[in-house]
Formats: sequence, structure tokens, C-alpha cells
Amino acid sequence: MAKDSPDDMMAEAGLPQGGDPTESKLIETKRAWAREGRLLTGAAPAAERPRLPPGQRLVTSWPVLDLGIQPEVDTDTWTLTVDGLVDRPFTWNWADFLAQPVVSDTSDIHCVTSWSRYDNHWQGVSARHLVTLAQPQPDAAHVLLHSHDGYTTNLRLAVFDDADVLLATRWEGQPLTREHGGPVRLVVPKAYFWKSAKWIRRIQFINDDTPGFWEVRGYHNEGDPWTEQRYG
Ligand SMILES: Nc1nc2c(c(=O)[nH]1)N[C@H]1C(S)=C(S)[C@@H](COP(=O)(O)O)O[C@H]1N2
Ligand SMILES: [Mo]
Repeated sequence: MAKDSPDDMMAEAGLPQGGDPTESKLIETKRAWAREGRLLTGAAPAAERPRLPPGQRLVTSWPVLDLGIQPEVDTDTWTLTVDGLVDRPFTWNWADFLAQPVVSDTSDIHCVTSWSRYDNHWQGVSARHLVTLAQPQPDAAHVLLHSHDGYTTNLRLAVFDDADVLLATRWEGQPLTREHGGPVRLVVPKAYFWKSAKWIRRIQFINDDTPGFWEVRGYHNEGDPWTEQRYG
């Protein structure tokens, strides 16, 4: 990733990017907060939190991060299994997946390694649709995501079951490339990007939370970027 552009350096130094800094939205927002004494009254409501989480810097490239394996997943043999504590477990093949309703969502990526990338245009099947079909049992409280490279990551069911969580097949109108987790990856905009499992093959509904690959190696169990839940 490019670390040396003026905007990146400005972002790293915590300075507003582009134009007259005194006119920047960030500064105006902070002034408004100061006027209202907002930070004295507790946490700001979600709608008013800064777009860039603390300790992050903006990039325009899209870095690739994985375990050194980028599995070749052919749509001819691709399947997705949804199982565990659900009334209606199922396995989709590629045709089944394509028969589901497609939704679009635009969201920001926040990677724990400190880069953020704004306005990613995703298309895919919504996690909510999948949850509706699977019918989780009352004791289902978490999901464990399994990928073709052996990667796993865990989410609370309430985090997975959100309107902006997608099983994405397209990014910026193009099929998701293999290096970015194609043919299908999860996208969980409200968590650090390690929760967005690439090359997904199984979604397991469970009762007892089960930490995934990075969660057992020191990453935070939840990974909320705005409260800097980086390491557990
Ligand atoms: N299957 C799988 N998913 C994964 C990973 C991985 O190694 N394997 N890495 C995670 C991490 S740490 C990050 S930051 C993002 C990176 O996604 P990208 O390569 O598309 O930027 O994928 C996440 N999902
Ligand atoms: Mo990451």
C-alpha cells in the first residue's frame, strides 16, 4: 500500500486532507461538538461519530491480506453450507446462490493494520436473507465462519444479522477477484476487516462463542473500530 502520498501523510499526522483546513468538515464537526459540550455528556450517538475511526489512515488502493494461501475456488464446485443451530440447514451450489435476491451496499473498510478505504460498492446476498431462510434456533447466539484456506472468524449473531452485512460477489461492479476472496466473501462493515471472511464455504450457527483464527492469536473478539478493539 502506498504510504507516501501527501494525503496519506496528512492523514497519518492527524491533519485534514485537501483544501483549506479551517474549512474542513472534521474541524467543523469538532467545533460543533465543543459548542454543544457533547464529549462531556458521554459517547456520541453512532450517527455523529467520526467517519474515520481512531488510529486509522485513509488509503485509495486496496491492499491484499491473507495467510499466504489464495485458494482457487471454482464456481462449478462451489458450495456454501449453512448449519448448526438452525431449523432449516441448507447447502447452496452456485446456481442456488445466483437464484437469491441481490442487494447493493456502499461501505467503508477498516483494517486493523490501520488502513481504511471509503465507499466500497458491494453487491451480493444479504446475511439477513440467509438468516431468514435458515431460521436460527433460540439458543443460536454466534456464527463461526469457515473459509477455503482454513481461516475462521466468529461474530455475534446480532452483528452478522445486520442490514449492511453481505455475502459479496461483486465490488465496484466487477466480480470479486480471487485475491480479495472471490467468488464469495463476507463483508461486515462495522467491524475490522479481519471479520470479513474471504472464500467463505460454511456459516455455522453456535451457542458458545468460538474464537476464530486471529481471535485465538491475540486479536479482539469483537473488533469494533470506533472503540479500537484491536487486540484482545
Ligand atoms: N479466508 C480468509 N479471509 C480473510 C483473511 C484470510 O487470511 N483468509 N484475512 C482477513 C484479514 S486480516 C483482512 S484485513 C481481510 C483482507 O481482505 P482483502 O485482502 O480483500 O483486503 O480479509 C480477512 N478475511
Ligand atoms: Mo487484517
